[in-house]
Amino acid sequence: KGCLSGWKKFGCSCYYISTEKKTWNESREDCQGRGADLVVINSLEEHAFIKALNYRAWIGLTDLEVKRTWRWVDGTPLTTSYWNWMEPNNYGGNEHCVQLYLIDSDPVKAWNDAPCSHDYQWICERLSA
Ligand code: 2F8
Ligand code: CA
Repeated sequence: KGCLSGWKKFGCSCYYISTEKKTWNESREDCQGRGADLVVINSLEEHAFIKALNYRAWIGLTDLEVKRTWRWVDGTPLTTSYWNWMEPNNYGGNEHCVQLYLIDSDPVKAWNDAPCSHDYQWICERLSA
């Protein structure tokens, strides 16, 4: 059916939601080991799908390379965003990785910048067969 067992299909992609919690870098390495990468969210439809998967999880967005310049792990710049109210705020001055974080009932807003070294669940994306 196009996706490995345990993965969920949406559009042309398959998505894996971890049960473990890891740092952003370790999460990304886990995805790469699965022939995937951290999820890149390209549309409101995909964003809505991702929102329904988890309450709080790393996604493939970071400004580790150029501070306050958000880039997806596939190298594309951020053109459409779904930040939570008041985010990204670089709270404590060390927030360079982005997580899905459903802190309110807004149907669209859902992203928070957080410290990359913190452990959270994560979501991988790979092309479906
Ligand atoms: O109030 C928003 C703020 O909430 C937390 O900090 C207190 C978040 N920290 C973590 O998720 C680690 C901030 O990123 C967030 O901006
Ligand atoms: Ca934040």
